[in-house]
This record gives sequence, structure tokens and C-alpha cells, in this order.
Amino acid sequence: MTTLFFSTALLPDGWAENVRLTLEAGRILLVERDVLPGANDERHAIAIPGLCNVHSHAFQRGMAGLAEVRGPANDNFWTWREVMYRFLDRLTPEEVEAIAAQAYVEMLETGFTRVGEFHYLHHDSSGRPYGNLGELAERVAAAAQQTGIGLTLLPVFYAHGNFGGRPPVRGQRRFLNDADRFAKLMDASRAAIAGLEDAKIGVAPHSLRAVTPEELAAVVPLAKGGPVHIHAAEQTKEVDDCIAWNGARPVQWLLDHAAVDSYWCLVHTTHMTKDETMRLARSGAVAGLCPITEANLGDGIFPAEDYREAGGHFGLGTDSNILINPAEELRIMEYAQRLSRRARNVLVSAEGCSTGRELFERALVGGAQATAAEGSGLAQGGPADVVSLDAGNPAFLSRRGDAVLDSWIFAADSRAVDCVWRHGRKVVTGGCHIQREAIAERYRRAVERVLF
Ligand code: NGQ
Ligand code: ZN
Repeated sequence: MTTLFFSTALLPDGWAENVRLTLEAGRILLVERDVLPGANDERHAIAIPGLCNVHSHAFQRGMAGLAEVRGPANDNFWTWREVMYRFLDRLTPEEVEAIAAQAYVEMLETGFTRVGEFHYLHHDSSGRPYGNLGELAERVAAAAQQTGIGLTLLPVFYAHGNFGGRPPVRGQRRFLNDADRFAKLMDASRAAIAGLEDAKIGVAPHSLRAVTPEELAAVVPLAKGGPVHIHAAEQTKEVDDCIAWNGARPVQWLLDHAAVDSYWCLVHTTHMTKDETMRLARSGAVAGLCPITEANLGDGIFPAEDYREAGGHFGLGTDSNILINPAEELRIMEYAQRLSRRARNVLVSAEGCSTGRELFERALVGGAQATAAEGSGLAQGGPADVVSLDAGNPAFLSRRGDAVLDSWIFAADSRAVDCVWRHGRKVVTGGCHIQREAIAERYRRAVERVLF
């Protein structure tokens, strides 16, 4: 049993003072407010709940910053993808694990306590399945185990190169399965996470580019009550290709044919008509928004204002992991709106409301929904996933209540997080993960092997 005392904490019904959290067996056993600290309490200043990262391709952390050199033609998402495919071709299982662990350390150090790993690297670099079909799922699980991050594993079904069941290209050979082998891979993936505390599993048909309607129908039930994640409408070319294939846009097609509901997470959904935006909001699904990656890849701007007005749910994804920081994700999400609308405080409901508070709480709830987390927020019976902010950071001086979140999101550097408890265990202290050195050293060796 651990008892933590905070001068202030963001509870589900708002900010409270002098809050004592009793953690036991990975859960918050007791929340007390307006109390005095106990003699054995660990004392800190500001507590907020940990966020769930709904969309990560952990291995891509290893190539962050290496696709920022202009190529021979106009660079875009598709030329970036070629670079990414060349990078992943070289990765061994050891390297996949080392890179994932580094990415997960960085997630924990910035306030993410769970990751939805959209895991599509399945086979060896010749495209042959490993002797153990779940080899790389086990590596992802091992990285989660070593770092302590909560894992929602989303094994990816990937079979084609474009809409209409087009053949895959060479760079995709490590991803491919038919429906039968994928069912076995799901079994192996369930086995891979069996030993991990409160790990979850769902299923991820990669996109309508990679999966035919028949395959989608076969794969979705394999989630067995877990979440279903799919990339949709990230690029305008993808929308155009989808229309050329069947006359409908990707989000429209999914809403019309796939029984999209609150178990679903549609990742990106950057390019939607107003009608699609309203329908997606009404479906109860989560939009998996990855503002930093979407900016980096030149995807476009999600219709966040209409979606908010329609009551749509969203979660944050770090996706390419070009940079890992939930506060910065929210900052870019709001700034994209400000820049395109020439306005301020866009993604917030009413006069007098804090933009940071509303963005944070929506990402908290949507993130938990999309990753099948057992609750969100610092609540009795909920997961003991707690983040303390560093009150000594200049960004937080004399900040109280919602101004703390506004200052974290809009004004703090990446060192704003002080400590993190995940499933009741302290995994980050003084801003540093407890295994930071060893994991960084293994990561260094892995990256050196891959890049030289
Ligand atoms: C991915 N990433 O699966 O890693 C994709 C690129 C694709 C993003 N969409 C590949 N950001 O979508 O075909
Ligand atoms: Zn993605």
C-alpha cells in the first residue's frame, strides 16, 4: 500500500486541495480531500491523471528526425513512407524491443501511462514469419514490461497495397498475413501479453487501403470485445483513391458498412465532410488524433471545431513518435485551429472555460475509451496511474487550478512532469524513468547497429 499526498489534484469533479491517494494492487483504493498528510505519505505538489496514448508505432522512434531532408521531387507522406519502409527493413527483434522501450520511457516521462501499440511489424526482413508467430508482439510486450507502461496491444491485419485488394509492395512484406494466419497471430499476441499486468488487446485492420471489405468483416470479430482501430482519411490522395474505388470517402464508407461504435477508434480522420464529422461524433467512436505526426507528415487539419460542437470523442496518439509529449500534442491541436481560423481559444465550449482543461479532460476520457483502460481520472477504484507536475518548473509558478493545465500545455517545456505512478508503482521520479540509463544505453547500441 502506498499513500501519496498532494497539495492539489485534478479529480473527476474538478480540482481539490490537500488530497491523499491510497494506492493498492494497481488501483486507487481511497481518495481523501481536505485532509492533513499522514506521517508516511509521500508528498508532492500537483497531481493529474495519466493519459492513454491511443496510437503508437513504437519502432518509428528510431528514425525520428531522419526524414527531414528534401528529396528529388516534392516530399509528402508517401515519400516519407518509403524512408520509413527502408528503416524498418533493417530491424531485428532485439532492436524492435530496444526502440520500443526507449519510446515507452519517453511516454511515461511526459505523462502517458498507457500506450495503444498499433503493431504491424510481424515477420522477418524477408517477409518470412518467425518460428514464433508472436515474436515481435512478445518484444513489444517485453518493452512494456521493462518500462511499466500499460499496454493495449493492437495487432494489425495488413494484406494489400491499396483499395480494391491491390497487391502489396515489397516494403510491406513484414506486415502481411491472410485471415487464417492472422487469427493464429491474434492467439500468439494474447499469449504474449498474458503475463503483463492489466494489459489489453484489440484488433487493428490497418486501413481500407490494406484490407478488403471481406477481410474487414473477418478480422473485426477477433477483437472479442476489445477495441478496433483503423487508419482513415489521413491523406487527400487516400480519400481520392477511395472514391475512385467505390464512390464513397473512407470515413463515410466505414460508417455505412462497418457498424462503427464506441469500441472503434478511427485514427486521423483528417479529411471529413461536415456530414462525416457529425456522423463520426454521433457514432460514439474515438477519433485518434496525432497532431504532431499529422503536422510532420503534412496530413492536414482535423475539423476539430465542428467535431467538438457535435460532442465527438478524441484520444491522442503519438503515432510516428517523432516527438513524444502529450502537452505538445494538445498545443499543436489547438494552434492548428488558431492559425487556420485566426482566432484564439477555439477548442473550448464556453466563455470563462479553460482551453487546457477541456482539451486535457477530453483526451483523458477518449484515450481511456479507445485503449480499454479500466477507467480514467483519479477516482476511487480506478487505475493508480498518477502524474505529478513539477511545481518548481517556472511555468507553474503561482498557477492554480485550470491555469496549471493551461500552463503545462501552452507554456511549459518537456520537463514539466516530476513523478509518475503506473499501476501503483513509481516508475518516474524527478522527471526520469527508473530504468532510463539502461534502456537508453541499449537503445543507443540498437540505433548504432541499424544506422551504420
Ligand atoms: C503507418 N503511419 O502504418 O505507420 C502509417 C504509414 C500507411 C501513418 N499513417 C503507412 N501516420 O499509412 O500506409
Ligand atoms: Zn499510424
